[in-house]
Order: sequence, then structure tokens, then C-alpha cells
Amino acid sequence: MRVDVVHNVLKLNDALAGGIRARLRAAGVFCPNLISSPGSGKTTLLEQTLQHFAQEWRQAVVVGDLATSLDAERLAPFAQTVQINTDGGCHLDAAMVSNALEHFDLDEFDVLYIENVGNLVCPVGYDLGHDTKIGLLSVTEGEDKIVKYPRLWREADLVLLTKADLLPHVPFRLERFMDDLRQLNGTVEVIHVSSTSGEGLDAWFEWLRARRATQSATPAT
Ligand SMILES: Nc1nc2c(ncn2[C@@H]2O[C@H](COP(=O)(O)OP(=O)(O)O)[C@@H](O)[C@H]2O)c(=O)[nH]1
Ligand SMILES: [Mg+2]
Repeated sequence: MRVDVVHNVLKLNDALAGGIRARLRAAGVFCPNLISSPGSGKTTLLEQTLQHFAQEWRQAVVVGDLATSLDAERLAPFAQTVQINTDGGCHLDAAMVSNALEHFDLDEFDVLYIENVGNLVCPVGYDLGHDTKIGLLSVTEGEDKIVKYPRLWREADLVLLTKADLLPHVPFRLERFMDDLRQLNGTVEVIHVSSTSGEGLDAWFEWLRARRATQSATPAT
């Protein structure tokens, strides 16, 4: 009985997510979903990214947190931003994103970034209608988070190893990280980035640009 309930909730979510994806595609909006633990650098990277593409793309953000509008306040100077408060929920779901989209005229945007609730577990299973799932791991979290939380890394289209500037200062085993990641996801691209030093940001911007171009070439379904 309980299994049926969970199953139905996910089915409803997937149906809503499919509708969101169709709307985004029809409007030509590319949608990356950023997933990581709290504090691994999602908002800081978005601050950099929004500024980098300011002249090139019309950008918007939906950001999820349990409480406060702190992240939206950080991002609002650079893009139209909607904060979702999940009131205890550990992830965004398609209904929340669908409600947030009421605040946007999608025809006015090229890219909609979703910053998911900080969590390596719950957000992974929820389709939000996004085009690509990006997993971030900061070097301060430890390389063991790859094997301990495998699903995100298995499903990610890109892994960003963040806070790369701190690598010399923490006992992060890079080789182990790569070996474990390759076991889960043999082909996933990995970019070392630092929002502080700027390392890897160009590679990240290029990845986004290329991915968006691929998406735009895919006909809406
Ligand atoms: N050293 C270093 N600190 C960073 C970097 N990116 C973010 N931070 C810091 O890490 C903390 C959490 O960053 P934030 O972007 O809020 O993480 P989020 O919770 O994933 O959105 C903040 O104090 C940031 O200043 C980085 O590349 N290097
Ligand atoms: Mg944040």
C-alpha cells in the first residue's frame, strides 16, 4: 500500500515535469538543474555565471531552500529570480517549479537555472522538467561522498568539483574521487572550478554554451 502511494506521487510529479519540459522547449528556454550538498558553492557559481552571460543570454533563476530568501537576494541583482521555500521539504518537486514559473514570461528568457535544495539524496529522483542535471561536490566535503551518495553521480550529465582553490589545503584524494566516479558513470565530464580564483570557470561556461546549443538543435517534443 505504501509503495503504491509513493509510486503515484512520483507518477504525478513526472507528468507535471513533462508539461514543464514541453513549455520550456516551446519557449526555447534551456534549463540546468544544479544539485549538491548545502554550502558546496551553487549560489556563488550562479553569481559568476549570471554575470558572465549577462550580455549573451536572458537568464532567470528558481532557487529552493527550506527557509529564507537569502539566495534569491544574492542572485536578484543579476537575473529575475524566484525563491521557493519548501518549509521543511528536502527537495524541489515539479509542482513547486510549475508554481514558480507563473512568475515568468518564458518567452522573455533563454536560460532558466534551477538551484535545488542543498541535499545529495532527495533532489536526485525528482524530475523538474530540466534539460540537464549537474552535480557539484566541493573538495571540503571529501571524496567519499561519491560512493556514499552514488545516485546523483550516476545520473549527472556533468560533475563540478568546486572550491578547487582549497585542494592544496584539504586531504581530498583526487585519484580516488575519479576512480569511484568512473565506476558509477564512465563518461561523465568533470570540471574543477573555483569561484574564488576563477579556475575552470571558462570550461564551465563553455560546457553550458555547448549543452544549450545541443538542446536548441533538438526539436521540441
Ligand atoms: N574557497 C572557496 N569558497 C567558496 C567557493 N565557492 C563558494 N565558496 C564559499 O562557500 C560558502 C557556500 O557557498 P554557497 O554558494 O552559498 O553554497 P550553496 O549552499 O551550494 O549555494 C560561502 O561561504 C562561499 O563564499 C570557492 O570556489 N572557493
Ligand atoms: Mg545556495
